[in-house]
Amino acid sequence: MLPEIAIIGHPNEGKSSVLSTLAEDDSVRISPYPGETTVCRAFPVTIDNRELIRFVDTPGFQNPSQVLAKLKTLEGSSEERLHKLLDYCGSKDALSEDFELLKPISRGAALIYVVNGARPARGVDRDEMEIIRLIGKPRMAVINNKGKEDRYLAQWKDELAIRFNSIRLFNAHRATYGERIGLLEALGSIDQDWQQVMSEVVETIKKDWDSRTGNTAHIISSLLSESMRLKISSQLSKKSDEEKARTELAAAYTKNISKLEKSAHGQIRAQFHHNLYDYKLPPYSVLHEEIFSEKTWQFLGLSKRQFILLGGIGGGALGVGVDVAALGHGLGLFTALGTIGGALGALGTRKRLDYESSLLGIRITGPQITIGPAGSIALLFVLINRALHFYKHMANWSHGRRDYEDPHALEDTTTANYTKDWSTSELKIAHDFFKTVDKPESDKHQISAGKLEPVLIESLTKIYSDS
Ligand SMILES: Nc1nc2c(ncn2[C@@H]2O[C@H](COP(=O)(O)OP(=O)(O)OP(=O)(O)O)[C@@H](O)[C@H]2O)c(=O)[nH]1
Ligand SMILES: [Mg+2]
Repeated sequence: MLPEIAIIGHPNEGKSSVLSTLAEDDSVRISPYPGETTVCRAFPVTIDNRELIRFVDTPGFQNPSQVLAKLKTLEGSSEERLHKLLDYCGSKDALSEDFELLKPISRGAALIYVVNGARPARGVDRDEMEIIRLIGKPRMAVINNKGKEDRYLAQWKDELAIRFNSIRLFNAHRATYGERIGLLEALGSIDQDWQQVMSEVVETIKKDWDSRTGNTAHIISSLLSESMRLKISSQLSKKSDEEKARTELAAAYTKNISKLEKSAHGQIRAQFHHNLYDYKLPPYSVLHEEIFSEKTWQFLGLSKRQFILLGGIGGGALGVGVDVAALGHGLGLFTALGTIGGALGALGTRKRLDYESSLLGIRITGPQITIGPAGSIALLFVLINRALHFYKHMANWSHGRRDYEDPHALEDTTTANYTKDWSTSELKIAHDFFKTVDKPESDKHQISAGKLEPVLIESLTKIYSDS
């Protein structure tokens, strides 16, 4: 039988938000107005076309004191009393929502009772908790910590501890993958019958998460392959047009790389079932920066240590010679591809052309001007770091969250460079990948791509297990 879990509680406390996050389903209706959910709706979690578990969204209790008063008068086994109560609520218009929320319980669903930890418990909450206790089904309480308020947590915990098998703090708008798994694991402890069921559910979700991580690594590796070997050219009609042609070509190159990146990020997003809502990046995310901006390269490009290590592995051919390092960091070389003439202009034409060709692969042969394949391995690291930032955002953006009403709530001010601690052997793998990228079908490239993916998986795993 498919395990079913009903999410119940007082109106407007975050039931639908909790469900949305647990089921990874952003089609759940969430609203600031109480009474948004008026009938039960089931949200199955399906993995590989198999329904694993079903969460049921319910309306809030409508008239708990009347329901409790009735329940106390009923006699018989707990099953019999529940059915009598259901009949009673079904016969009264004023109890239509209480009737709705009792339905899944009468089918054998386990219960998650959601309370809002930002306010104190009141009499009406005690009535609700008492109804649930008397019904006697496996149950867990979730304190949905809507705000930063923690004054009432201890009181809530005391009130809940005497009536529930398990209590969890859970923020429906911030919960990470780890917290979601933690809650599902705890659900297994509410009842012996649920233990086996929930451990299977959790195992399947973990495996599914691993396959998302593997797929993400593959998406990133394909992005790197395509971007690094991207090559575009234009014809130079007159020597005097060179500056203009360079700038235009640089702009077209940037656009192409951005397009490849956007498509890869879209594929990463699709892994995480963020379907309906237009996600917003946190206001301070480094991803708001252009790929070829100074800030991006400063934070996400190669670190000094990497420059030195890579210099040792591959030397000047990688575009990471030591004076390039000094230039890259010191002069804001990448303010924009189009400003190559700016920062580099100061160097004099000869030197400037050297840098352009070694870093970006810009060259002029006869009447033809060409950019790409990328001249510097630094672009590879920029793209990896940006993809990892995007992944972090997608993997941790809970489905119950619908906007950034509080701009500081999910600050992603970090300009973390996730590759900065890669070991020399990991850098060597990136180096081999870069050196063979213009021959994507070659054995050498396939082998290095095969080695790069596990390195990426390790970085991805670190990101979600750290958060
Ligand atoms: N900041 C924040 N807001 C939350 C959280 N959970 C719920 N909310 C907000 O609280 C309001 C009610 O959330 P819902 O999830 O619709 O609550 P509900 O209990 O399903 O409400 P009804 O269906 O009307 O009974 C919405 O405006 C949510 O955005 C949370 O964890 N953090
Ligand atoms: Mg609701």
